[in-house]
Amino acid sequence: ANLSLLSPALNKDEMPYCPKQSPLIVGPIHVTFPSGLTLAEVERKNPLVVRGGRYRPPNCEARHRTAIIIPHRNREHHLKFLLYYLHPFLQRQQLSYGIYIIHQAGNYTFNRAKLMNVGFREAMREEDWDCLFFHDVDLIPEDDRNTYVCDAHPKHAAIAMDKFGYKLPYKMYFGGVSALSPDHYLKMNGFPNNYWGWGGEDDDIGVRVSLGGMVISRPSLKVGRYKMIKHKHDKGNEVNPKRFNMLAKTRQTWKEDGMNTVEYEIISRDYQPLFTNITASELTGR
Ligand code: UD2
Ligand code: MN
Repeated sequence: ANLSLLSPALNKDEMPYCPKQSPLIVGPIHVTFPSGLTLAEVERKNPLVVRGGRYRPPNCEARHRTAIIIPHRNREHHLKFLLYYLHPFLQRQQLSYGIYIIHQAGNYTFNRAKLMNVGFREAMREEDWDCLFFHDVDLIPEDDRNTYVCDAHPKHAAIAMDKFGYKLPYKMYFGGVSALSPDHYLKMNGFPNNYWGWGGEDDDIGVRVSLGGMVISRPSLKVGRYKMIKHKHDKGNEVNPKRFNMLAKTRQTWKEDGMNTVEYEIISRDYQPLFTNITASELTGR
């Protein structure tokens, strides 16, 4: 007898696709920062998340497979809140997903964009993701209609942030949270490796989108809303004084600096219950 006819949910391969619109979406989310929150509590609230921070919907086959790439150093208190909101958010969207923390070791100047290149390669090595979300650790999405799937063009998802009065600060802005398919990422040669410290790299990435022959796609202002957890400038991520000079040259440099030239060493790969932690060396290979 064909048991799968009697009980389709038992047969993984014959699970129906999830509906195009998830019935679990709630819309606006009231974001607060509960004191005393622990990772253990986040774990308890997300029983279906498995080792490495992976999830797939239990009763339907996801239509999308999204990796979240988070550059990180010394922001554990922000990470805790992000995981608290992001896991249920992605589950309500019925995605198959994985969360990657890309950690920069040591005390050398922080390099957000290069960490993204590391994250892209390391995540794609593990699984054939069809979309990657490059995500600041301190940005909490405030509406789950902001779906974490890729568009036909690179998507800037953090269009409306509280810190900019829920408006886009300028037309080419590409900071905070962006979503690219592997194809998009390679077309623009990934992100630059040479922006050390704070600033400029997000604009460089925005320019690369158009140099790669693409345009920026965005969700609506109503839906692409984020709250940034308030913070000071980090030690080790001082403002990059070279950023304007570098930005003026992106057109000349993008093909020689990016995914095709990224060099790094992985120190550890650690499968935590709520995320995969990949620690890269100080990144100063040059
Ligand atoms: C803005 C952009 C951000 C980036 C940055 C310039 C927003 C909301 N975001 O962020 O996308 O372009 O300017 O580089 O406008 N980080 C660590 N540890 C550190 C330093 C940075 O984990 O010591 C990570 C973390 O994920 C953080 C991100 O890098 O969210 C960006 O750094 P930031 O939050 O200090 O910079 P911010 O808020 O001005
Ligand atoms: Mn920030």
